[in-house]
Amino acid sequence: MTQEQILITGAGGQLGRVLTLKLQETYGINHIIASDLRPNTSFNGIFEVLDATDFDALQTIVQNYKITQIYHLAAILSASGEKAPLNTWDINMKTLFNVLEVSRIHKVKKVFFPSSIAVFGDNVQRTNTPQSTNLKPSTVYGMSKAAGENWANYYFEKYGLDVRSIRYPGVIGYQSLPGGGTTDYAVDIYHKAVKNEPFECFLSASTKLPMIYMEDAIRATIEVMQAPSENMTIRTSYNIAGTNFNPEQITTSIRKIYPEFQVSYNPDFRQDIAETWPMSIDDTEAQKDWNWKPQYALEDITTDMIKHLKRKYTIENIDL
Ligand code: AKB
Repeated sequence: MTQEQILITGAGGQLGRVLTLKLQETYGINHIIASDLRPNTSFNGIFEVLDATDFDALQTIVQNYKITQIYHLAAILSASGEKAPLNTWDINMKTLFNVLEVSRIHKVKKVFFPSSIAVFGDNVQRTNTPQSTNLKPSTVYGMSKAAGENWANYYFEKYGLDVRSIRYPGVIGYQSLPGGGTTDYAVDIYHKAVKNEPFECFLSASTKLPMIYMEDAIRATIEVMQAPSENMTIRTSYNIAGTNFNPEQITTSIRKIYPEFQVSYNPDFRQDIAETWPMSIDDTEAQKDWNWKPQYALEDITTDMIKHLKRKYTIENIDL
């Protein structure tokens, strides 16, 4: 077996930070090249400053490190994206094209492209949203992910580039903070609870969305990348389910530990986005093709989040 050399773009993001550590653990610290727009002086391992819109800079890294796999996580998310639609489209698409083209030219063996539940719009069945349905995204972020899925499939069909992808629900984790998403409230709420501060929610109490715990999200990413090629029947992107809940349900769950926790509701433009997204996901294909099964339900997430955040804030005295 050849030794993998893995490049991660967007390694400083919510998912990137945790995935980088997991890949270092799996493949060895000297075989993981983390990259992001901004330098990271405290990073333990190999780090490159990379603007993935710069084809030459990306190509140089791929050549210098003889990269065999790329996890392309850099992207602008749904809520931030709506503030600058054209710029979001340019960045999300340009970085993907660069990754696909550099991978094709330099024969990178596998590419991971994260898609999202944002590819769906309000035209589809919102409960147990099926894998194959008409995609009519409501945000530029969702449009870039829907287009990206088709480009992933195109590079596979036309050039044999082994691109793998999953449609992430909102990701919840204690290790890192999300930035610019519609599902971010479900992370922020735990931080407020542990700090004994009131929380103002930008979604209404009954807005149910698909969510996934970081541990499950990372495991899904590794599992889809390691699945035998012949098992992969979906070359756009796999639906994956974790759990699903609304702000009222997460509040109830947190109040079992912090009974005095105060939550108020002040829905903003993110409410309109959330109302076009699925409430739950049918992931039958991921179950069949690579045995996908989530392990964390809402109560497990609450227990684990609070345990770790308490340690961070009170014992380690770390502000994320
Ligand atoms: C967002 O809210 O934009 C992301 C996503 C669901 O893709 N967390």
